[in-house]
Amino acid sequence: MSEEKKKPDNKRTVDPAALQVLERNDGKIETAYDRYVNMQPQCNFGRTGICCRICLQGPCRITKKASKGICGAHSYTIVARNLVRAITGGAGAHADHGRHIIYTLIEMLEGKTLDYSIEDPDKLRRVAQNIGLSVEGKEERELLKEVLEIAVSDFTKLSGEPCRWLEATVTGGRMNKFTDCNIQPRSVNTTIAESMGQTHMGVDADPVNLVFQGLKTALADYIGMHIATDLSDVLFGTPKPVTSEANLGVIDPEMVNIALHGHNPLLSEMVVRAAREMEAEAEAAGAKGIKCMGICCTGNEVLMRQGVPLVTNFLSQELPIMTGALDAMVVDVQCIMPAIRAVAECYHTRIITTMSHSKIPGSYHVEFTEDRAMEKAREIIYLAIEAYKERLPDRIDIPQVKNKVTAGFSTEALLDIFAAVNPDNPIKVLTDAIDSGQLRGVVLLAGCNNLRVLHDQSHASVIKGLAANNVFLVATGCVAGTAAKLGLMNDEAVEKYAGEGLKAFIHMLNEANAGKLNEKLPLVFHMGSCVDNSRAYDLNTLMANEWGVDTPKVPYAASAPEAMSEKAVAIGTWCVTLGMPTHVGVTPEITGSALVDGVALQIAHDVYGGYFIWEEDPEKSVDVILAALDERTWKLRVHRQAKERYETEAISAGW
Ligand code: NFS
Ligand code: SF4
Repeated sequence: MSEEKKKPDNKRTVDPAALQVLERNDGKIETAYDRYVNMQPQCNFGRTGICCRICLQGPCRITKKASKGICGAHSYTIVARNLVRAITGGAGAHADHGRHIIYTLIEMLEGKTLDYSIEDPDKLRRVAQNIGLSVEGKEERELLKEVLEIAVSDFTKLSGEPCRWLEATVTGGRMNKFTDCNIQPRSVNTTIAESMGQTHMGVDADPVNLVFQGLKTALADYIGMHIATDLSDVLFGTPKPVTSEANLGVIDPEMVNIALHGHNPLLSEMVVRAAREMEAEAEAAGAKGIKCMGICCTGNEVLMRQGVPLVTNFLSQELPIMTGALDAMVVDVQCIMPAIRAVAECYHTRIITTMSHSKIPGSYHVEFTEDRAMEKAREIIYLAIEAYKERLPDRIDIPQVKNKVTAGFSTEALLDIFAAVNPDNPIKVLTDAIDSGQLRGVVLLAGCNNLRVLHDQSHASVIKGLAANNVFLVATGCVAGTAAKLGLMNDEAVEKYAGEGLKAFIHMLNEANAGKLNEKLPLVFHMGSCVDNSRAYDLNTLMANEWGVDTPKVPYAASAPEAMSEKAVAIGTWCVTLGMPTHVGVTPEITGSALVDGVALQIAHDVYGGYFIWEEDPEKSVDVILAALDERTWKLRVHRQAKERYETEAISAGW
């Protein structure tokens, strides 16, 4: 166990900007870093998943004396049920996000909101084609209507045919597997509801059956996320490379500073637009202008599409307020610590909640509705300008730490970059580099921050370790935030941290794209928010199809070194179900049942080809991820040689 883990102190971060704020504060204003210390020791029953609170006879905790719950539920039932409920919580949150975007598009079509429009008609056509619609001769609105009908059906249908968004985005091999194992979701909403019913007291006691329902729910999560990403692109544009800055140093003492925090681009895009229109009002209040900046996945969304700087990531979300120069923090849904309100009480900062189902007592609430989106966005900016006038100049202290970040790598953007090398078959640029041994594989870095590990340290070490070993890195969510803040998401990082193969690969892409890109390519390619893990998975499907294999053969792993939320559990689970080795740096709450743990680590591999890896030590994590990639590259080579030499598929059938 590392020193940091043995002695939790209240400055558990490697982000130099966060550290400056925490050191100056020294526990005076309570933050998550202090609460983590106060929370020790944490309960080991909950930690290992063997606490059941599903009925009012509980909590039942499995001990030597009480080896079953009062109803007789075994540890494996309790652990499996808790796991399925966590996946369901995550899927519920993502579905919420996707559904909201669907509503908005429907209202737009019905003429009920005039503030939104189809920003990216090409994406609309691509999505329509992908899900099997004919696009010939159809005008945009007609096509959008048809796309939305399928989206609504994938969210709600009760019949058993496959969801179109799943069928359209995974390999044929995966679809067969899901049918064989009976884990095809009927629809997003139905599956979430099923899981809540199946995990009610006294329903399913079979851990394997429960875990399979968990996998089904994770696929429902994937469908909801993919719809959210695709439709967000239609509404706001598909991200293209863009350069900006990240970390607390982006706060500008002379501007009205507004942090956008949460997840849904529906609100944040509008606030960014309104801010651009309202510079004069800010100037009238004595500021030089308005500066928007992002936190968490909203931050990723507006960074990807608008180049809005990222101020910080999940764990340090209270700290921008403590610079004394943040005028408003506007939040929508998910990963928002209620604590921001208490911190804001010590400053002039206004916390503005915006969603009817996501409020914090004592905050300003500007209820965001699609039909009055811009009006609400302007109202929010006015509140921020008012707050600016109440600043206390002697409390302002902004750490001068920020780094250049190049982001905006949607799958389309990546393929464009590869196309400069191979216009006929862009994805082959990546698969060839792996075939030749120049790259060792691809890793998707995903997920959150978690105080169980040192803030941002696991992320940074896994990134550096994999880059040095020539792994092509894509990132989403708060790990992308770490990379951006710590200067790992720009061209300088390539020179500093990439191994020779990765460096040569990125240089080759830079040369081929000379004159086309404004900035040189980064070490880690930012693919967006957590729902945009769907983009990262599309890359996996493209690689599998190029090699003519199913995804369990592709040297492409996922890693969530600092996973925290139920959403992360859901994403990790679909990564496994969709065939990826999936490293998690914070062991989830399932080790209380050797059986369920074994399913995640071993049985999943046998059945689905993907599997979990629990490893908390960042250095060892790099080694196990590399081993997982190497195993696949080696097998891929053997399988392909056998196929060519003996003209047989036989050896290629297993994982
Ligand atoms: Ni993902 Fe994004 Fe961050 Fe984790 Fe939360 S913001 S949706 S859940 S903490 S990466
Ligand atoms: Fe206890 Fe069973 Fe009720 Fe869970 S469902 S709290 S194990 S009695």
